[in-house]
Amino acid sequence: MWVLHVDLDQFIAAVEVLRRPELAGLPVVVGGRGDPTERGVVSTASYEAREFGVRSGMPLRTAAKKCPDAVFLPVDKPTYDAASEGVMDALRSLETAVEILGWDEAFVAVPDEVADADGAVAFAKAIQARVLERTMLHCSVGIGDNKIRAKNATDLGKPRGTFVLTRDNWWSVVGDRPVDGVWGIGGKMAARFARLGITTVRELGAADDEVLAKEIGPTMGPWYRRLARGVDTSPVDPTPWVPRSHGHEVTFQVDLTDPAEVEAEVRRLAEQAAYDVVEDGRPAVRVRLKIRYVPFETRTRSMTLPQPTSDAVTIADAAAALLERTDRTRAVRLVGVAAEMAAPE
Ligand code: TTP
Ligand code: MG
Repeated sequence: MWVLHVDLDQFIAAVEVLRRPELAGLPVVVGGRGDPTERGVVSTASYEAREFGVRSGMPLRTAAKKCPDAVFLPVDKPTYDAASEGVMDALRSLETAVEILGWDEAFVAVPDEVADADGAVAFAKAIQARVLERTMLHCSVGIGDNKIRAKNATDLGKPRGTFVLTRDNWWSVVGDRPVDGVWGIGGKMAARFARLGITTVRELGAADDEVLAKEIGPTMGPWYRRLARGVDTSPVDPTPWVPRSHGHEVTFQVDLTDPAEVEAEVRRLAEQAAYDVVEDGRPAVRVRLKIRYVPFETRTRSMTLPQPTSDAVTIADAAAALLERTDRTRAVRLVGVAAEMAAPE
């Protein structure tokens, strides 16, 4: 069984360069309103800008310090949504199962008649050609003997390439990486594993499931070990993707120091989220609050609603209650509120 993972190269920067061809080859940074003297974070940087150390999630001001000559552009989500649709349509045109993972990435099932790695590589190249022909965008393709290995392979093929990762080369390619060097394991988990004396992917793969179950959790412990071994039997699932939550956030150009003002913003965002929930037609079951203090310290709080609801006041009250569980004395630079909905049946 072969699975592909397709991921667009420098996705939104590439979309911007398409409509401004004169920017090709230049450091381009997309984020916020495109003004690096304002607050906001980098959504993505072109590879040329990444050479200077610019990364997604970094404040725009930091990006401007690292790469003063970069071209800064505002985020234009509708254009990227349309580009993403075009990419997914191109993938679906190959008439094989496509599981959308995000804006610019998807798993693609390889037809059964493809028996060996050479055949899978040929199919991957056909996908790259199809995406390029239909959208003028380049992508990289990870090729694996399951979804986890395909996903981990993609970055090794970047840019515009392919990489094959199977049980045969898994350990030699990823074994010596730190545990957060594989998909699905983040820095916080890595710190927890480090306390158990586990620092590399190979060590996690060889860890004792019972110890992991006890220290990390009966489900999550063994799950992380499977991620480290690259073991996965789940098929490419073409069921259309359904949003799990609706959220809004805002970065303030000037820090908010008045707690009443912070609460007013939280309520306003909660009402926007509630509006989206009503549009979606499924009630909210949980509310999440995100708050970022000055200089750049992020906290999250969440709660399950007493009963599922689409009522804006109830959702706003819940968000305000979550705010009560935060430090109200500190200056705030960002707040976000999201409403999570019940899973579709
Ligand atoms: P990625 O696929 O992580 O990044 P990329 O496509 O820009 O670059 P790469 O070639 O390494 O794949 O994310 C896809 C898009 O998602 C990215 O272009 C912009 C958006 N994004 C954000 O808006 N914020 C983020 O923090 C990240 C990581 C991505
Ligand atoms: Mg990408």
